[in-house]
Amino acid sequence: LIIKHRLVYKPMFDSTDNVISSQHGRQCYYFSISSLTWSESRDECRQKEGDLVQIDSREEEKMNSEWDMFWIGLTDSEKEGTWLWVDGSPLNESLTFWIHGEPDNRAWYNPDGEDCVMMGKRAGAPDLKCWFDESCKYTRRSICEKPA
Ligand SMILES: [Ca+2]
Ligand SMILES: [Ca+2]
Repeated sequence: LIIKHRLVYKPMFDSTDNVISSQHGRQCYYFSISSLTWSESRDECRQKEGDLVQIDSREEEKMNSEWDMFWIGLTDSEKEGTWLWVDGSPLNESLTFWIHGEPDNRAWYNPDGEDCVMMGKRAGAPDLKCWFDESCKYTRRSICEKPA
């Protein structure tokens, strides 16, 4: 299981369901442990009547950044460099958590560039900066949310 450290999480499914759920504020989060592309991850979230997580506060970032590495609901696939959340709202530039040097749209490595956002790897960093853009075709776990 990927749950550790935080008592606030209340698992509502066991590991056989591939999904772990927790509640924080009025949002309900599903930490999917299936490794999927960004679009597949989003489909999975929507099947559960939610969507990929949108980070609306430092608190939400802090909570979710303690996890390993996950897709979040942020993409610039429509227009390069214009970051939109899955509900169509623009990224608030005063509330971003990019790792230094990201996003870099590394086209030399991924011919299509990098248009989807993952968070993690630097879990626990005091500045919470753990976002990076990545090829949407990579397969990773994801975080879904829906109103509790
Ligand atoms: Ca991009
Ligand atoms: Ca990148």
